Amino acid sequence: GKVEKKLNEIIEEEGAVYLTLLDPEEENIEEIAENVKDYADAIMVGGSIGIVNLDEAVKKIKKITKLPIILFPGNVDGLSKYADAVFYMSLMNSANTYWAITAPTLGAITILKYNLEPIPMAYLCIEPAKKTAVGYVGEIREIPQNKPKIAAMYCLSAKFFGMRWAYLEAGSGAEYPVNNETISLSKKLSGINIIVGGGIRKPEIAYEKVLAGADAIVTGNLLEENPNAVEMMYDAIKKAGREKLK
Ligand code: 1GP
Repeated sequence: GKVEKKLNEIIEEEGAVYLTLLDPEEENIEEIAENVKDYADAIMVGGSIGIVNLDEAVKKIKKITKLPIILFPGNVDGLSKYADAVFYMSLMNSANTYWAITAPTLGAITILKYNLEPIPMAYLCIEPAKKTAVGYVGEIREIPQNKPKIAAMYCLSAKFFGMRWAYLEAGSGAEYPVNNETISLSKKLSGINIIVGGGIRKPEIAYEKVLAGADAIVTGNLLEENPNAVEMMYDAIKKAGREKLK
């Protein structure tokens, strides 16, 4: 796949990628896309609740930037033929098999028809995700932060299943992000690409997550709450990436 290859090349050369998550329902999505286009390595589009304007949103972003658009579907309705790729994800620690395997299976034919590049990813909801939208919608069995081995074990399982990415998710707007120990153990044990997101609001936090082993950092809320921080976020991620490569 073209998009995954590109991301892997950047990870290899720069140590980490910065993914910005845009909410398709956001009214000023064009403004946000304009603001992130020089700093993000790719744009993720998706959310857990109420996807109505997905096609329109993706088309609007496409007009502004050539960055790859990767869908981040909250359910089977999170697919658009105008995007480039899709995180083909299993919410492995859901209590409901729907979110772990049925939803992605129901979406598979659509992905094929839309000619979207699937990027296989384990989606793992870590404390405090239960207090966020994904925790409620995804009926999660929350992975505690003081049990990094559990998250790492899921990442290893993901690798054995053939998934090349694992997303350690604290939930959008989370009070605090996934801790460094969980990230480093997950990376060490699995060796697959580790994405970290949820509650990352400060460049210095992104910096330490990359040094801990994150290959990708995701920010969502920040793009609306503090648009000026996007450039600093990018710089911090790349600085940590370079240090990690040394
Ligand atoms: C949500 O991890 C992402 O899936 C982003 O979270 O909105 O807290 O940056 P934030």
